[in-house]
Amino acid sequence: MSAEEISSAERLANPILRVSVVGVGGAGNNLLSHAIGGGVSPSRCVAVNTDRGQLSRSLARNKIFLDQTVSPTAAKVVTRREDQRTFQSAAHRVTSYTDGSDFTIVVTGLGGGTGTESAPIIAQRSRTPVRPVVSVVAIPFIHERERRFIALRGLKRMVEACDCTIVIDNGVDRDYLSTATRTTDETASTAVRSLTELLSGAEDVEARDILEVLSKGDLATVCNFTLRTGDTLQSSVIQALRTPSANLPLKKAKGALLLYRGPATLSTAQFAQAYDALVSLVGSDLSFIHGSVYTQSDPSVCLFLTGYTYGTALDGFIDFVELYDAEYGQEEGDTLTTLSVPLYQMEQVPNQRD
Ligand SMILES: Nc1nc2c(ncn2[C@@H]2O[C@H](COP(=O)(O)OP(=O)(O)OP(=O)(O)O)[C@@H](O)[C@H]2O)c(=O)[nH]1
Ligand SMILES: [Mg+2]
Repeated sequence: MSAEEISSAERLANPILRVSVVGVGGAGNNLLSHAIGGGVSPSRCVAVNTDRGQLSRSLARNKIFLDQTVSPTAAKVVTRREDQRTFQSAAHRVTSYTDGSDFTIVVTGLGGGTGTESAPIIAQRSRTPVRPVVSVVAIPFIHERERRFIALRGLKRMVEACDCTIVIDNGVDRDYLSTATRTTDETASTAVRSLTELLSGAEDVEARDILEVLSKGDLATVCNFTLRTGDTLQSSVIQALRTPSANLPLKKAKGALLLYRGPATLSTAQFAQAYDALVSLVGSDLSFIHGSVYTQSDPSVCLFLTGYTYGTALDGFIDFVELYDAEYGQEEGDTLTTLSVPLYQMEQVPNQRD
């Protein structure tokens, strides 16, 4: 267990590592604004979109408009080549911002046009051996059935382009009927802020450790929990694990990144107890890094579970689609089979699944 105490406030004011955050498409712009509202500094943030209205509402300091002269939905096939050129040029414009950073976080929603097509290109162009890229991606709601399949393909490209992809599945939103709060927005925004805080406060060596834990596999999930009076760090970690951002099996996690935010100073022993709880629930040893950020706000924990392969996500997502059809009693059970099997096989690379 390697445990680095990363502290905190004055280092955040003068970050040792510079972190850029790029929000792509409608979801990406919204989630980025949410993260800025939650405390991420807007100065190293870049919003990218084909939608001028959404872009103008973004809180990011830097904005890149992608000009799609032909309606993207009306003539999709005809405009495809044109789109590709637009997205390539967007990626080029984004790197003029990310080139000055040590680390890039790309935030997007998969399943639509803009984010699914351009975010992987932006990630790939921003990533170099010394400049890692981690993405935070929202996967469509259960009722956006076809979009979930498109998202899966986008996810594959994202995984190839990034050092780690953190999956926020809108399908696990527990408050989806409430329009007032969207849990997944909160989760994604906390994930972006926590990563930014962990990395901005890290020394070069610690950043390498953080990256090593993140890149244990293709995918990661994130869990949050706000501590109540009497909660210990250990019990909070157990609570947080109940609401992961995507339906991936806990037992396949290989690494964990734990961030505590709040007014208390936690001891190494408390982090060690939290680690013990994690190991007993996961059932094997994990690579582990923890950090803490001093703030006057309510204490909370943010836990990233890493080390999942892309194949693990396929299982989780297909289950979800089938569950949806069973629940709503769709007549065309056969349609699902003919639709899902070829896609599934197409994405399934031998040995990649465990
Ligand atoms: N959590 C969350 N998910 C969102 C939000 N907006 C969109 N999504 C999800 O992200 C998916 C992609 O949607 P958009 O981001 O609007 O699509 P886009 O990338 O702008 O692509 P086009 O508009 O089709 O060019 C949707 O299917 C939604 O499930 C948001 O504000 N929060
Ligand atoms: Mg859009």
